[in-house]
Amino acid sequence: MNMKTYLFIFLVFSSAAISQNIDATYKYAYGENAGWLNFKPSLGSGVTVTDSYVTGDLWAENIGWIRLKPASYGGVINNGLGELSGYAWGENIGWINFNPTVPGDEIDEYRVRIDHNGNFTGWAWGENIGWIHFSSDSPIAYNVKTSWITSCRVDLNDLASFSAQWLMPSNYPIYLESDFIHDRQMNVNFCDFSHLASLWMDYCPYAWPWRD
Ligand SMILES: [Ca+2]
Ligand SMILES: [Ca+2]
Repeated sequence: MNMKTYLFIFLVFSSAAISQNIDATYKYAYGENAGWLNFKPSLGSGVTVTDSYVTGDLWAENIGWIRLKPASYGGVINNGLGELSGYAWGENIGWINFNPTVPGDEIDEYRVRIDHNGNFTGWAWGENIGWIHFSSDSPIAYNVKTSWITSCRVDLNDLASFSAQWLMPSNYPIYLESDFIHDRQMNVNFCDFSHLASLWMDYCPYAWPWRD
């Protein structure tokens, strides 16, 4: 095999590896009126989760292809923390909302999310097909899993940001990201350090100010 052929094969296979990141086993969501939705179909481009969106096409046995990032409008957005929103487009069934508004759901419980192990959770809503569930334990266990993992973590970058604000007062109108615990002096001190330390190496704690 000459070098050119070898390089060609390498590029083809490496681009294929990059282009999809859904697990070969855990690839199904389920729609109450749509049946199984396959996020890693044997045909087509497959599905890829990136830091900013979900792209590609999934296949549903009863409703056909669903495009996650249509060219002209819509698209499923990832905020970088695995919290999804936006709309996919089904050729036969219209829009599917990945962060549906449900009365009384103040914490976006239904929203489709990717947890810190790459597992999808939550519900999407199709205007013409109703609910789609991304994981269940029974009567049949299924879920969708990706190898994409959020890069947001409480780590040395955060400690550096914190140190830069050490003992600085954050009295109004000055706002400091490191003033986690508003104690009497409203400054950045050991109380705040203790909070930082308690979350060390955690993934994206709620309202964490540093997203990298
Ligand atoms: Ca960080
Ligand atoms: Ca404080």
